Amino acid sequence: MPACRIVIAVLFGCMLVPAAARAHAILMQSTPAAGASVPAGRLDMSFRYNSRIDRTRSRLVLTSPDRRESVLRIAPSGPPELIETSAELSAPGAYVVRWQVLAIDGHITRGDVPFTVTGH
Ligand SMILES: [Cu+2]
Repeated sequence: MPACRIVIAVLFGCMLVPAAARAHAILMQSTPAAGASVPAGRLDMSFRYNSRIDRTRSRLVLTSPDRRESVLRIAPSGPPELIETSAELSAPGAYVVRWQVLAIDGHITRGDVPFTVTGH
């Protein structure tokens, strides 16, 4: 079944390239953590991955309780596996940061970190 083999080769292509270039980015740790509650106000956020990422081609989008989306500015410097940003979050409610990062192996990964802002 050649078609099946092609699909499998694409799915696992990342595993076939040399080990040094293998790792696409998996989120290892974030602040706030997924599901966390944080007080209203300025929030410093960080996202740490298992591999180096290209911060200039990565993206953080914040969805507010009113469903409005805003692109968060990624700090231009810092450790190569970490992206950082901050935002003024005055409205209590449910937020989501959607992250999308480009790893050194050329693969893009993405995910969501939902958290809650509590009142003053
Ligand atoms: Cu990869």
